[in-house]
Amino acid sequence: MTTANRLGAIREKVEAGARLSFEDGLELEASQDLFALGTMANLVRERLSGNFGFYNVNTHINPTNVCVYTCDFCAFRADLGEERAYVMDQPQIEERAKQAHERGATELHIVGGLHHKLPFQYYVDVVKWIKAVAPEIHIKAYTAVEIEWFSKISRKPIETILAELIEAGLGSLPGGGAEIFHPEVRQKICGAKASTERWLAVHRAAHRLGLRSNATMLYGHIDEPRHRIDHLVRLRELQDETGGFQTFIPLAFHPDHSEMSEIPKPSGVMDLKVMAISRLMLDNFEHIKAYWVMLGLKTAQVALSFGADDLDGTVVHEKIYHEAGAETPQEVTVTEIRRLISEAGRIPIERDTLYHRVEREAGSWSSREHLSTPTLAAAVSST
Ligand code: V47
Repeated sequence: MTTANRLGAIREKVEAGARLSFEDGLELEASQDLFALGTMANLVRERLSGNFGFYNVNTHINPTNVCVYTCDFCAFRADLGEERAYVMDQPQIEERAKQAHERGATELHIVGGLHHKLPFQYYVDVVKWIKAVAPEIHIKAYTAVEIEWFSKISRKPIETILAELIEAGLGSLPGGGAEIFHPEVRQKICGAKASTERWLAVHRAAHRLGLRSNATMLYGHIDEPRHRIDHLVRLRELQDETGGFQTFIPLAFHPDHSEMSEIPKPSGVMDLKVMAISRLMLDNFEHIKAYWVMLGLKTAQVALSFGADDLDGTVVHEKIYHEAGAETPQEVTVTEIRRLISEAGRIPIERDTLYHRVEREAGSWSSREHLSTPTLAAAVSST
């Protein structure tokens, strides 16, 4: 079969709603027909999210940058005792939560380093401190790598760690720490930290306890097409088992100030290709996020036509990518994010972390109906 015929066969599968194989994924990776990939991904996006483009209002807190691990891609981490090392204390965390509340944030996204000396109780307290001053804010906190670390330092099983955090007020898990699952790459870029099996085990345990979570993939460094497709297929398999993932976020590698600073940034074509292929392979994920902080606002907006249905948040105090050279602003206004979504031809909808529609009135907000595929389908047919 010629390349065009093979892509045609994949297109027929996509139109019929059939699952793409690992080999189909490689075929998509090999294709240089960006428009064909985008058209197929857009078809799937439209089927799942209709004419809507989502965003949320959130703030990031990175409680510490001190980390026992030295992942090659990370420009955020610091050693104990280094001048730029920090740990946020209770008043600082409370202040940040109050600010977020005053600005109308519905979510706090919390991730940080794996500090050599802080006990698990500190991380539980961070959640409690926030809940005490801003009880209605959803706490999306701690990557699977951090949960695994808490299990190690406290000698408690991951189920107990998660249960204690839920008791303190944890609402969901972010998708970080996944990087690239394939051992050939994982060994090289972050061999010391939680293995692929442990990352997946944490999300499986979280889903069993009723937590929803996200998943990511860090691309554009030493990864090859087969590594990326392997990554997506592993996520798809876990999602078949649990159904607990909400959103997939492809993360474009930012090389500056990292151990891999000689590697060029992923190109615009690669960003859009990975977005489209992610949408096509992850047929059981409802949402694909174009994380504007990493992609830049312009590429993120275009990605809304390449499979993404979500631009993430208005994001304040983001450190991980900005320390790795991201030139994006620290935050965008709601007006700007809505304009970007509208201009891309979608109806902007503010969502909360668990994809309920957010309604705002007289300075306060409330979560309304869940934006599931059936409610969206009904809304699409009435617009
Ligand atoms: O796991 C670290 C990545 C991740 C760099 O769940 C880098 O909604 C690029 O996962 N260049 C953490 N990437 C952030 C994350 C995330 C972001 C937005 C939304 C959600 C969500 C999750 O950031 C890390 C790692 O993969 N990362 N350093 C870098 N130099």
